[in-house]
Amino acid sequence: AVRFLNSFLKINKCFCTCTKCNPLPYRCREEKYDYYSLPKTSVVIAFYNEAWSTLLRTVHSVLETSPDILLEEIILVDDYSDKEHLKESLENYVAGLRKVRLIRANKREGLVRARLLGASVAKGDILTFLDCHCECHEGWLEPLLARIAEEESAVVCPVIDVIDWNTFEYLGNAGEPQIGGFDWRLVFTWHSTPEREQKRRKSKTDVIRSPTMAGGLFSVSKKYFDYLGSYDTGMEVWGGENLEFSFRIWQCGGSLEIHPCSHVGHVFPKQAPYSRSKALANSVRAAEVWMDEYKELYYHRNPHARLEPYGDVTERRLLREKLKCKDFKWFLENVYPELHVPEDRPGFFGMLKNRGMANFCFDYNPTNEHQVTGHRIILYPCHGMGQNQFFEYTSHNEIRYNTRQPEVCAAVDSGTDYLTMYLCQENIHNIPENQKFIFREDGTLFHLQTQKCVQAESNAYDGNPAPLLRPCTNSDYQKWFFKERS
Ligand code: LR7
Ligand code: MN
Repeated sequence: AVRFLNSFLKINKCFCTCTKCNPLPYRCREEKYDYYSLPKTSVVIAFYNEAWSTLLRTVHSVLETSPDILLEEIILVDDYSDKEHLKESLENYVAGLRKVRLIRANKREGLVRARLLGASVAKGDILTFLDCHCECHEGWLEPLLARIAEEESAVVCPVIDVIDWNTFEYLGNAGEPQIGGFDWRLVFTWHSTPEREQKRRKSKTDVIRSPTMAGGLFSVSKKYFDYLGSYDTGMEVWGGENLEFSFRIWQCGGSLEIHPCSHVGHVFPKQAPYSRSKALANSVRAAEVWMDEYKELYYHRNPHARLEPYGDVTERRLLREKLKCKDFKWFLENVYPELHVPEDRPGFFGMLKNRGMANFCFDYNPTNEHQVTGHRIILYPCHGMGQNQFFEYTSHNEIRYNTRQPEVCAAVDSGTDYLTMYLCQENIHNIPENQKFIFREDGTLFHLQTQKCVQAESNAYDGNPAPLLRPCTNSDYQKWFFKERS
């Protein structure tokens, strides 16, 4: 096993020559650090049923790439794994390593409480959290620590590089580092850095402010982490804690940043070794504590989230008061102005149902996550789950599909009768004529440019019913209404 491991670790030794896996901007390598003045870090790695090779690859890469003087210790937290190789064999292996400690939860805690267990015994001034299937790239640690030494309330993430899930090759990350966002389902998203942020930065090696973090890889001053209320210990297993922490950092006076000179690879597996069904309740906790009235936008797009038991959040709300944190509106306007805030006017969002074809709803299901535009809207039995059947009719006469990003709007290509989705226009003065529909009192959806009405037809294409443009009649198949829930 160790031999295997060493061959894994060699992979990124091509640091300076291999273009594919050399993610550092040239200037980062010129940067000099005064090691004696930097704070030390404890690296906390929580794991549950992780494979031997990936877990040890993480540990060894931290040991190999961190300047000894900056690394206080590595704390491995076993979150009550049941795999045999993580028992005695792991203990014996770790006993032979310097600076590495293994602690175990005595019941399954989930990643939040497992990380906190590690943090509670940490001796370093800085906490650095890593997932248990990472490889730190040469020079990853210094920029993180230097930034926190300069600004204690900065929470700093490395750029996350891709490690191939099949070959375990360190692939790197082509192009400029991306920053984190979210959509109104509270799903984490990646974005390119907006121009306003590029302008704010003076150099390519300056940190990039990011509205949110992916969650697993970051450094934070231990003191500041405690001040901010560490984590919401009511969150179970996986999910939601990354957005909760991101909102909290910004709203309570800190800043969340990505350091372009720090790179850490991460394996994105096809499937997790555990169920992630607690993510919904975790997201609801985040929404209930931090999002104020904007939580409604989330609930509209996930009607079942409203019914999810999420436990008690009284203490987290008190924390928010105690720290005098800013509201979510401030966060949206100042930290994430790129995010479109839906209007969700009463009666104009939810399932878009037809009167003639009972229980059929507008449905948009782009099969390819990366190509969300250019597909047609179909009609599908209404499921009441929001998501693909959530539409909003805006005061600018658009039919918007805005559960995910980028947001797309219904349009009619010239010479066709179908409704095809294209990117929505952010500037309301530039909305293309073929994206404008009048939702009239009588329930008709009138397409201005063609002067036709949207009609439900049962065999429109591929055997699917779909909404098509037809000359206006008084038929019930041309009457539509929105319904929030089933
Ligand atoms: O019950 C659990 N107990 C644990 O200790 C469940 C998980 N874990 C451990 C697990 O072994 C791993 O070390 O927690 C860590 C994160 O779990 P993953 O690797 O299964 O999560 P992920 O990489 O799919 O998910 C991302 O989002 C999560 C939301 O809860 C966490 O914040 C993860 O840390 C986060 N990972 C990253 O940010 C790496 C980059 C991924 C991206 C984008
Ligand atoms: Mn992970």
